[in-house]
Amino acid sequence: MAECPRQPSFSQLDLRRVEVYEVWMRLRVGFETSFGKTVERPALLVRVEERGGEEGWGEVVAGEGPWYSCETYATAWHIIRDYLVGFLHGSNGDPLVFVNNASRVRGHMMAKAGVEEALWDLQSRIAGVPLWRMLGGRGGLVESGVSVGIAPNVETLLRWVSSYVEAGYRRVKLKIKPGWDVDVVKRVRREFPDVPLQVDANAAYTLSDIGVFKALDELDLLMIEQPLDYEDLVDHAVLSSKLRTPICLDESVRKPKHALDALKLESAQVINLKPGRVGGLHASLRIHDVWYCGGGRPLWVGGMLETGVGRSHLVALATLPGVSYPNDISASDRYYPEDIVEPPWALRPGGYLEAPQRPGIGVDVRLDLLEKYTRRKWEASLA
Ligand code: OSB
Ligand code: MG
Repeated sequence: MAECPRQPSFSQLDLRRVEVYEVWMRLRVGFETSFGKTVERPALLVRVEERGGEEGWGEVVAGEGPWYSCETYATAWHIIRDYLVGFLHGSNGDPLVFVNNASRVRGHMMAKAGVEEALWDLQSRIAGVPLWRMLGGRGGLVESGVSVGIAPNVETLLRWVSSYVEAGYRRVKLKIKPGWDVDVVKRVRREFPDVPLQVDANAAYTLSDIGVFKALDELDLLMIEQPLDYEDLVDHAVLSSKLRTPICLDESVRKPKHALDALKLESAQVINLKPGRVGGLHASLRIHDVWYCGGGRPLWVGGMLETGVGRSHLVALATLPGVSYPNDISASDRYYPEDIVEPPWALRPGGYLEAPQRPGIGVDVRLDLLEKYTRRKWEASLA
């Protein structure tokens, strides 16, 4: 397909140093899914600097515990410090060289992604172009959706949904788990008959729950995200053949080969693309190309409750041609009372975020807030 991204050309850079900040940010409202509840979000912010003083920023999205994936913020700290920095050293600042060299480290995609994203940001700042352009995106407006956690009760959930719909978000995603599914989604559907609605199970069900999915199939949902186990592409294909509602994969797609397999097996109709889960922006582009350019299927960009730094990479990615559903990329104030970037991400009229025109990720890290939220910092010279 002609509109698929071209391979960008990178500069050879003399990297001078790398810094890793472990920040903890309290969410405005605790976020509960089928795998657990997050109240305070850890993130590793990665800063690389080249000899001329230009910088690049990336974010590691691993959680506090190994629930969404096997990684945690602490494993990522260890892997970056003890292994990835060595590969950064030999990369000349080229994200593809880094990815190739770091492939010797098995797994640890979130740790890799944080470092790789920083190199993409640095490269696009050096080239003087916005990150979205370097990725082959179109820039402009990105459709903003909101992911709503499991609530203490249905009344609270309805209040949350109502406030997000009023704020202008273009679709609502409800987290579900056994015992918090059909009845709850029915209530929301009844109160908001016209709101684009979808659900995300975070792998909490098996094929024996077919009754739940048959009932959800009647509720006019845009898609059902990751209903079954993350390793189970075959059962997703079976479920998919029994439902009208499209199946979307999240946890199951951790590398481009998984997207290819899901196409062959017809495990899903849609992918939630998260750069952190797949090892960074290069792998994200490859999955985009396999799924959309090769397979003709749509995708959208998911989030992991990122700070404004990680969110800026999501916004750039969401301007790719294959993105044709609203994304889990909400405004800063949906997550944090005080985001770490300037300007914070703001919701535009109609429910969009706008990809910046400035070079790189297009936002600045606020050093006062970085200092306020940092619990530990590690740095190394790369000279
Ligand atoms: O499954 O999409 C998910 C957050 C943390 C871990 C997993 C998921 C999520 C979300 C939040 O749904 C999306 C967002 O950042 O707005
Ligand atoms: Mg998900």
